[in-house]
This record gives sequence, C-alpha cells and structure tokens, in this order.
Amino acid sequence: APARIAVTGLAVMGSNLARNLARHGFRVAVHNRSSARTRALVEEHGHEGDFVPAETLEELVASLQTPRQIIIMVKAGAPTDAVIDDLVPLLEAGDMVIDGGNAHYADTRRREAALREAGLHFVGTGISGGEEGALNGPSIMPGGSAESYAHLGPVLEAISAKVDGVPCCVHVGPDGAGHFVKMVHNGIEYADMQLIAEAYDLLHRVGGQTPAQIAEVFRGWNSGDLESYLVEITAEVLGHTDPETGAALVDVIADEAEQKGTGRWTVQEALELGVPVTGIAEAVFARSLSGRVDQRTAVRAALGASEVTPAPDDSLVEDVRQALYASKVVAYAQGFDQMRAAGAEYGWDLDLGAMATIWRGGCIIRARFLDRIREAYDKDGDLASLLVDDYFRDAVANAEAAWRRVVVKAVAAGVPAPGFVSALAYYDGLRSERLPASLIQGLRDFFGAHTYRRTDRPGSFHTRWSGDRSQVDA
Ligand code: NBP
Repeated sequence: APARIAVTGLAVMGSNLARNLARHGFRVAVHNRSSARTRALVEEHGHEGDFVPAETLEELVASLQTPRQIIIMVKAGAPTDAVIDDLVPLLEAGDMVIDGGNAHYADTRRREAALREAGLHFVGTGISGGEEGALNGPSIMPGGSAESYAHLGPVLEAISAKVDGVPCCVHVGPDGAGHFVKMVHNGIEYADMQLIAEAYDLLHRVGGQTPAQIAEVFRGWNSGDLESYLVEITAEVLGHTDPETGAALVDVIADEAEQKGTGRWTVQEALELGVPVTGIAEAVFARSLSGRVDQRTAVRAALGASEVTPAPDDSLVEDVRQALYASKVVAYAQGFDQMRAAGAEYGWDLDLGAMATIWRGGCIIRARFLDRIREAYDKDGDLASLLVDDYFRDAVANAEAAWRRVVVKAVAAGVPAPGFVSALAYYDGLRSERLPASLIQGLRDFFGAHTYRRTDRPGSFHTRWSGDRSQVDA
C-alpha cells in the first residue's frame, strides 16, 4: 500500500517525528540525504510501526499516496532550499511540502509563493518541544492554505500533544503565519526564562538563599498561578548537586547564556512592526551581556565588582513571586500584541486564543496560565492588550505593590533585573495620561523641522525656532 506521509531529514527531530507518526498508525515513508540514517532508523525502530524506507527522493515520492504529503526536517536555511529544489520537479499539482524546521517566516513566505506558482502547497510548520516533543507529542503550528490543512490536519493533530483531550495543533493561517507564531513563542520563552533567572538572582543575592532553598521556593510556586514546565524544571536544576565538586550545579555552570537566534528574530521583527516587546528584547540583550565575558572582566577590573549585601526580609519571597507573575503577564501581552500586529500586516486573521491553546502542551512555555490567556481572547478577540482582560487586570493590580517593592530592592541592592524593571516601565508607560513624547516631538521640530501635532486641534505645526518662534501650519 502507498505510504500516508513522508519525512525527509532523519537527524534527531526528523527520526522522532517519523517514529511518532508510525506509532500513531500512519504508514510513513522515510528518507535522508545520507542513507545510513534511514537504515539506522528502520533497524532500531522498525518494530514501532509501518516504515517505508527510501534511498532516493524519487523512491520516496513514488511510495506516497496522492496528493503527496512530505515533511522536510533538515537544517533550516540553505539546506531546506536545496531539498525543496530537488523535490519540486518530482511532484504534481496539489502535492504538499511541509517544512517542519525552524525557518524564518520570511523564507516561508518566499517558498510558499514560489510553490503556489508551481501548483503545490507549501506548509511552513512551527514544531515546538525539541526532540522529546517530536517523539511524544509536540505543539504544532502549521501555516499554508486551508486546503492543505484539510488533508494534513488529522495527521498533525493525531501526533501533537494533547491537553484535556484537545490537540496542541491548529491551522494558524496562510503562508508564513505558522513559523511567525513559532518564532514569537520562542521569543516569549526567552522572556520567561529571563524573568525566572532574575527571580532566582534576587532570592540568591538579596535574599541570601542557597540554590537548594530556592529550588524549594520554585517547587512551591509550581502549585500556584505560576505552574508551568519552566518553573518545574527550575526547581530541578537549582536542586541538582554537581557530582564532581559537591556544589550546586548552578554555581558551577559558566554564566554565559547562548542563543540560536529565534529570540533575536522576534525582536528584529518587532522593531519592523513597531511593537514594543521589551521583555523579549531585554532577555536577548541580557544573554548578549552575559556572553561578553572579556568586557565584563575588563569592567570589573577597572571599576571593581559590584558588592551585594544580602538583605532578606519576610516579604521578599512572596514579593518576588508576584513580580515574576506580573512581569510574565506583561511579556506575554507584548508577544500577543506582536502576533496581532503581524496578522494585520500580512492579512493572517490569527485566532490569538487558539495560539494560547496549542501552547498548553508539548512546548517549553506550557503553563496553566495559558488557559487564562485563551479565556481572555475567547471573551474578546479584540482586546486592546491582555492587560485589560478582567482576570489579568486584577492579577497585575494585586501584584503591583509587591512588583514595585522588588524593583526598588533590586535597584537599591545593585542586582540587575532588566526584565522586572522594563516590564514595570511598560505597564506604567501604557497607563500614563501624558508621556514625555511631547518633548521628543518638540525637540525633533527644533532641530529638524519634523513638525508636531497639537492636543487641542487637528493639523501639523512647526515653530520657527531660529526665527521669531511663531507657529506655522506645516
Ligand atoms: P539538523 O538541523 O542538525 O540537520 C541535520 C539534517 O539536515 C540531516 O538529516 C542532514 O542530512 C540534513 N541536511 C543538511 Br545539514 N544539509 C542538507 C542538504 N543540503 N540536503 C539534504 N539534507 C541536508 O537536524 P535536527 O536537529 O533534527 O533539526 C531539524 C530541524 O528541526 C531544523 O530546522 C531545526 O532547527 C529544527 N529543530 C527544532 C527543534 C525544536 O525544538 N523545534 C529542536 C531542534 C531542531 P545528512 O544526515 O545527510 O547530513
């Protein structure tokens, strides 16, 4: 019998996805550029389901039912283009090419347009959850045409993670929508991790707690509003002892955070769209700062290392919990704003509540909290911000005093908390009746005749700053 679906690219992600498909009863054709991987997969895991190994792309294509569905799981960038170029001449109108790699959404838009021209469907699909997710149920964010989703949806939903029986997979929208949403998901993950790291740092350096004690704090937090995979594994990492030295592992790990680039992409795109995603940006820059080891060393040598004296007080732990929650709400509100703006820019008509739903399982940011986000957008799909939803408005208002105390304590102690601080500035910025942007406009008009608008009547105006300082219509 012909295979239902194919996977080409059988490194860790592709192999696990193929196994996931086979385990769900789909007859899956498998191929890899170097066929040793294909043989290894079938030898080691052939018993898990119905695999159809192919030595060549021609064989792979020939083994499939029509319209054909081929998932590409190779390195993002040029390798993906190379595989598409090899594949397209072998396909027929109506066939579907699914890119499950971490493509930039702009590449996906370009590829989708080119394949549409050739009568093919290109389905750029965000897949989250790493190798573990690929095998046992990822969160899946497919873009592309509704017609392609009609064919692919049942397969992708079957292999996705499930929460309360609901698949973590939904048709996100046309062309690059799936990869865009996956990108923002990764950006939010950066922000979430940065906020958790700041909470740890404050409990450690201001609170004077040991990693083991902080692990217990996080374990407790995981049974409340903050319940999430990241909070859960924070307790695991902080509670772990290095077998070589007997010290807490976190104290032995070099403090240089690395990044593969999706956080940076999110911020770059936010800059293009004009959406302030300060939480994600601060997280990306905090990683960059940590990685500039030579500069850090030079500055410490010249200025002396900052000295932080622990000043624990009874409210610190609960205050930090509240600050973490409020800052997290802000970071998610910003990420959802970015998705909304991109949807408007590219005509995607994104269902933001559905995005929260499919992130509840399979991916790194899975959390109880996402149910609240879904409820907020289900109630009102046009929310001006997540912050104005009743639930989040009250949650942040309740946390506000503690949040301010934490920011004050961090600043006073000299512990950097860019995530907490910038989230609060964003919150205060949105709520300010008047912003000093008025002065900025005045300055721009002074040095560049950029003009300004007035609060009391329509029109654009310029002041003759170097002349008689009279105002003229611009
Ligand atoms: P890699 O990203 O390491 O890519 C290795 C695969 O690409 C191998 O199958 C390799 O074939 C193939 N390949 C390369 Br490289 N160049 C090729 C070319 N010119 N033509 C054909 N095949 C080529 O694999 P991975 O770590 O399994 O990741 C696969 C995708 O999934 C990537 O886009 C990655 O970013 C994404 N990913 C996502 C997550 C997540 O959490 N969502 C995690 C990890 C990866 P070979 O065996 O012949 O060299």
